Amino acid sequence: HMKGAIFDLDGVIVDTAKYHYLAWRSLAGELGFPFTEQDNERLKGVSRMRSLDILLEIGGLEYSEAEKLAMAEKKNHLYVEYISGLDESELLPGVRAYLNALRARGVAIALGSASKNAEFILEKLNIAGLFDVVIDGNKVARAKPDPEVFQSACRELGLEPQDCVVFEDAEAGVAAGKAAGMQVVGIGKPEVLKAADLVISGLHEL
Ligand code: B16
Ligand code: MG
Repeated sequence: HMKGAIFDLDGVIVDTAKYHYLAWRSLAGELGFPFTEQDNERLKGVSRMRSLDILLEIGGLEYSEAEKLAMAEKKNHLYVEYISGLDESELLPGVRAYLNALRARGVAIALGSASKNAEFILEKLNIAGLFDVVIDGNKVARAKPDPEVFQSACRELGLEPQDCVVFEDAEAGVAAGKAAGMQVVGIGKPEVLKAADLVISGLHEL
């Protein structure tokens, strides 16, 4: 019996991956190497600094921590410029209807995202008011597959793990939800999200 629903952001609520891609590609271009959409798949659900490490590994480049912080800052600046244009029309199919249906059933709703821009994105999509709790990249120390983000969301909702269901599109996120002792609905392909309890293609299916 689900008392709380915890949603990942990118890939579940909105496709921000395409804007992350444009920003990372621009940084790679400045550094002098190509960065493909296939490469970008490796960054989904991964924290900003870990994403940069993967990008630099693809380019075969090494930099100091200070240089990397400056690069991450630059990428984020560009990314924020792209997502400043977000609006409700970019909500993935079925999102608003499902969130409203959960609220009508009395299910508490939380966000559990790695992004430090999560609050800004929820505002842009005009759905911030539908969330009882928001746990994002500013509030957790350990990235998925560590369960911290979902445990923290569950605790703030005042619920027990077994009462919460996680909605995730990334393998590491599904693993995090299972490690937290929660039921996990995978959004994507069953071949990839093997550890999920159920896999659907999007919230419009529910
Ligand atoms: P930011 P999620 C993740 O969002 C993205 O999937 C990932 O590509 C991104 O690097 C990460 O957020 C951090 O985002 O740079 O905005 O802090 O899927 O956990 O909602
Ligand atoms: Mg995601």
